[in-house]
Amino acid sequence: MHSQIEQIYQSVLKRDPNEKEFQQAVYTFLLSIDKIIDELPDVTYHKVLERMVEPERVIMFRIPWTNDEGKLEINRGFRVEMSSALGPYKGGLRLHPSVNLSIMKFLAFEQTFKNCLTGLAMGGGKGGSDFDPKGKSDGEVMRFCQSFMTELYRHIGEDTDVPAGDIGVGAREIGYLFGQYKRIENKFVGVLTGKGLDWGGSNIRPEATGYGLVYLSDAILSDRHMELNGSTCIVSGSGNVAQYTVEKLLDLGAKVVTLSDSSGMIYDENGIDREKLQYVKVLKNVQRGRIKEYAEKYKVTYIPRNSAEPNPIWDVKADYAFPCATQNEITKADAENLVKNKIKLIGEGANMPCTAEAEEYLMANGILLAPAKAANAGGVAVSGLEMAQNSQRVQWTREKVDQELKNIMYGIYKNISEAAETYSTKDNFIDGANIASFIKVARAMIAQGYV
Ligand code: NDP
Ligand code: 2IT
Repeated sequence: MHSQIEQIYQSVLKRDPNEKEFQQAVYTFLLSIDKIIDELPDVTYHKVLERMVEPERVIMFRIPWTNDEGKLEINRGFRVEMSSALGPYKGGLRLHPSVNLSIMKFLAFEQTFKNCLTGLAMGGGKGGSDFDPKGKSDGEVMRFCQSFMTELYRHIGEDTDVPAGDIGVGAREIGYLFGQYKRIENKFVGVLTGKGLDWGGSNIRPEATGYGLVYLSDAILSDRHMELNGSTCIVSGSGNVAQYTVEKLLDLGAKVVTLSDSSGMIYDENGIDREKLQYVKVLKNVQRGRIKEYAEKYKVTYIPRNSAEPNPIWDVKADYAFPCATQNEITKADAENLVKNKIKLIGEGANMPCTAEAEEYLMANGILLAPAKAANAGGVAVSGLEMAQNSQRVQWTREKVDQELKNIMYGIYKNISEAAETYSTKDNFIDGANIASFIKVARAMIAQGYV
């Protein structure tokens, strides 16, 4: 590492000593930027990197709400407004007990560069709460969302900051949040994306992250004379991203043999067909059940998760792997299993699913890695298209949005592979994604002066 880059990293370690996830996201990003920093003296002069690792604004607040027994509960809420260099802050809201400032900052940091890759005018942000939606009634979730928005509304707006879904935030939560925003502001505007189709949502937004992940992975494979058709795939998670990844993999003729949640995984040797996938959608999105119930219904293998051991899902024989659950779900030991099993491509549906050591090991062993910033950008891309439709007060057809999504994902592939070839090595899409997005955000920051 150049001493200047090393210094920036050391200053992050010193200022944010407890923010492990944020440190990790910055570290892997800086490794890429290190390769081009000599060619960009203005970046050094204008302290662009130093500014990038400090959010423009962080909002932290109390969320009081009453549970079904009438008792008061208090959670912590966050919104990290990381960068408005390219447009209004944009990024999802996560509801999960693990949520803390480090996780919010890592996600907002990644989001800034991901949003840049879509080519749409969006800055980067992320928010959420340590509220745990598991086991809560609809009424509890609604009261929580209303309290959350009662503080958040003053910080967001259709041209300021536009939140959306992430882990634990889907159609139900976006509905409650939107309703409360509208009630307080007396305005029906596109302040959130992922809205219902009847009230300002976009076609293909629920599908977009999973579909986009498969479009980008398919582009990488086709360029190398490989294909999804006839292949065997492993997918982790069983939420929004996992479900629509499986759907598009089926469309393209692949067989998917796994799904998981934080309690365990299922292995279905015969493949998850469309009927079984429909069962998963209802199980997870309506009944809010566990993936174990799939194993009971279809009489397939269920392996409970023991977090002290490597995750058995990454030791299933397959051609391609799609982590779609959460950060750091692939450790070095998991990466060794993936390499041992000759997995040829990893498409990152989740944000930062590989630890830094896992990523290094996978790259050193020649696995094609489609990094999250590029690979899961389809979700926020269609959020950007939802904003565009809201501004014009129109709703595009499924076909049109799907075609736009494909164009954006193929555009991302072209952009990151060209940057990889120019500044790094041909198949290093991590460097390609980091460098291509960094240059554009940096140029915008320099042009806009010291803000
Ligand atoms: P969902 O809440 O719909 O699903 C999350 C899935 O991941 C569930 O199966 C959940 O299991 C599992 N999971 C969550 N936390 C953990 C954990 N700590 N350990 C193991 N499994 C876990 O979320 P999404 O599908 O929307 O998000 C999945 C990933 O994709 C996240 O990394 C998110 O940031 C990323 N992403 C999402 C986008 C979107 O548009 N929704 C866009 C781009 C990226 P359980 O039910 O047991 O918690
Ligand atoms: O990580 C992500 O890109 C998302 N959760 C989607 C963000 C969005 O604004 O649609």
